[in-house]
Amino acid sequence: MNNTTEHNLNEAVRELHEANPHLTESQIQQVFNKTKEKMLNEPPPFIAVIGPCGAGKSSTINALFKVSLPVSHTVACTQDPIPVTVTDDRGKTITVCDMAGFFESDKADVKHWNTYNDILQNKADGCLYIFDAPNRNLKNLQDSLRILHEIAPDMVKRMSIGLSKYDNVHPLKWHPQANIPSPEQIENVTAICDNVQRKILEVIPDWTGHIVPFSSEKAFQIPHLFNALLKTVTHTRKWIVADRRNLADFTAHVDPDLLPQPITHSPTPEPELSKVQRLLNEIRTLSKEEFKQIALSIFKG
Ligand SMILES: Nc1nc2c(ncn2[C@@H]2O[C@H](COP(=O)(O)OP(=O)(O)OP(=O)(O)O)[C@@H](O)[C@H]2O)c(=O)[nH]1
Ligand SMILES: [Mg+2]
Repeated sequence: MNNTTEHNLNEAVRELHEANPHLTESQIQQVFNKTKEKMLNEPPPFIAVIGPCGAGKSSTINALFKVSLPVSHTVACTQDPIPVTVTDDRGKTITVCDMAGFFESDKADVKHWNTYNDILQNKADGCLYIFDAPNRNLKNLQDSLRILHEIAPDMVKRMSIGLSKYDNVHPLKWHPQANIPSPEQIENVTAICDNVQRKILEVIPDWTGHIVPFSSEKAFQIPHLFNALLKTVTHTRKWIVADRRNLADFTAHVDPDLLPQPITHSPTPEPELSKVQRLLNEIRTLSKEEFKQIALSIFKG
C-alpha cells in the first residue's frame, strides 16, 4: 500500500477510535478493512454533460476523451443519454454521459426532462453544463437553471459551465498557426464570462462553480475544462477522477515550428505496476477527512 494512503487511512481510523473509545480493536480493524475494500471497488465516476440543444455537448466529449460521438451540424442530434466509459492505458476508467439537449421542442422536452431527472438524481456524481459562448439568449440559460436546480440542487450548485465555441466568438479571428484566439476574442469572451456569471448568480445565488471558455474544434483550453469538470464531482468521489483523462491534444492544432521542443518529446514510459498498486496509487490523493467520512458511513451502515 502506498505510504500516504496507509498513513491517511491509519490516522483517520485512529481518530475515529479516539472519538469512539468504546469500539474494540477488532471493530476498528473491521472499519479499516471495509474502508479499504470499498475504495478499491468504487465504480467509475459518472459525469453528465448537459445543456441546450446544439450547444456542443457531444463535440466536447469527443474533444475531452478522443471518442467519436455523433455530431449534427443541422438538427437536434443526441436523443438518448449515451454513457461513454473511457479507459486509459493504465486501466483507469471514467464514465461521461452525453445527454440530449433540452429546449429542442415542446414534445421532445417532455422526454428529455424526464431523462435529466433520472440521470441527475440517480446516476451522476457531477455534471458539466455546456453553453455556447456566442449565444446571448441568457433567458434560456436562466430558465434551464431553475429546472435543473429543482431536479438536483446540490449538484447544480457546484456544477461548472463550459462556454463552448470560443472560436466562433466575434470577430472570428483565430490565430491559425498558434491556435489561439485573437486579442478581440479574448476581450469579448471575458465580457461574456462576466455576464454569464452574473446571470447564473441571479438564479442560484450560492452557485460555486467555474466558467471555462473553450473550443472543441480547436482543442483549446480542454485541460482547463477537464479541471472544471473535476470540481463538479462530489468531494468524496473526486479522488477517483483525478487522473483519468485522455485529452484531445491541443498541440496537434499548433504549427510545429511554434512548439517548444519538450512538448513534442514522448514522455518516459512509466514502470509497470501491479493491479493493486495501481488502484492504491489512484486513492493516494484522498484526504484524511475523506477517509474518515467513508469509514464513518460504513460503520453507520
Ligand atoms: N466552431 C465550433 N463549432 C462547434 C464547436 N463545438 C461544436 N460545434 C458545432 O456545433 C454543432 C452542434 O454540435 P454537437 O456537438 O452536435 O452539439 P450537441 O450539444 O451535442 O447537440 P444535441 O445533441 O443536438 O443537443 C455542430 O455543428 C458542431 O460542429 C466548437 O468548438 N467550435
Ligand atoms: Mg449531442
